[in-house]
Amino acid sequence: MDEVISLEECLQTLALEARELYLRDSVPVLDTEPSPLQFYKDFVSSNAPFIIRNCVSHWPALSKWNYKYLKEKLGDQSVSVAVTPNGYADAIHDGFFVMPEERQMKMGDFLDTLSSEPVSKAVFYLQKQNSNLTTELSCLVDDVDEHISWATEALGKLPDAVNFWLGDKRAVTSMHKDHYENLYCVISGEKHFTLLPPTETYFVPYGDFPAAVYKENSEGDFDIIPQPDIGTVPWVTVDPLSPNLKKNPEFAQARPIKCTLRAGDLLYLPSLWFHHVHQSHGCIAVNYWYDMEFDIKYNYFKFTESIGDICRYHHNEKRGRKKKETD
Ligand SMILES: O=C(O)CCC(=O)C(=O)O
Repeated sequence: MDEVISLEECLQTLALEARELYLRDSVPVLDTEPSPLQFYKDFVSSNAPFIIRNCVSHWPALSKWNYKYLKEKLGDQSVSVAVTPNGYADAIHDGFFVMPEERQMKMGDFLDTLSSEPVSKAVFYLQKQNSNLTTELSCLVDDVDEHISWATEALGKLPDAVNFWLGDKRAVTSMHKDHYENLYCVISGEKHFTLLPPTETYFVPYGDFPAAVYKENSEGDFDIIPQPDIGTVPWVTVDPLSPNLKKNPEFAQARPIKCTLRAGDLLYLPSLWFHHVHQSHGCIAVNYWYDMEFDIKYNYFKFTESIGDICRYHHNEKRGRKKKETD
């Protein structure tokens, strides 16, 4: 058991030293766009986020993208919308990892749904992360930059995906991490991010859950349909906005960093950072996902993750034994 305690201490030191060496209590705000070299050297290499206020305020999208314009341009276009009973697409519910019902809707109908009083429990979020801006919504691409030039030059590649996000204020993206360097831009409304660096991975509880999808039934309720072909999905089990510390005591050591983006703002969200996101009603955003380098940073992260798994396994065993003794 002593070895396990010292492994745990190593993980605590990792988080502490990262905070002392290069992380801050809030996301730094840059006055101007970084040069490609500065972006790479000061932020990508050290895996540290930043915000630039009004970075993309000059994009035509900022003045053009209202419901009327989107309806005129795209009213009849079929789009894939995530529909859930609670706003949580890709989240844990009733012991399952539940994905949203993916509904094909006309963009016009989706916009009408968002702008009227809800008639059902359903929460709608246009959030398909398959580069939907350049595919389903390609007639909007001229209103934004095709890519973020300094990021493209620094990373030596174009983004893998450019995603369009528009949804209900009840829609929440539960905490997760991605293997992308993420340049996230808000066009209208507000996005609220809760962030945690990968150096705090041990404090973020995970579980393995059988996959399922929501399906709205004829009464307007949602059934959870298991998807045995997908198997189990590892997912974060804590809600950073109201963590259950009894169930997840390690999370008490995490130091989440919060930030809000408004129209025109850009956030650099480094690869492997955990993020939880919610928004104002009808918030529109566009983000650029550049595949991360699977280099030593990724290597070390996986190593840290494995050590954390070992500690968690031993803790769970210990808790199980204690429970048996008291039962
Ligand atoms: O905007 C959101 O709801 C989620 C964004 C996100 O998870 C991402 O960009 O990776």
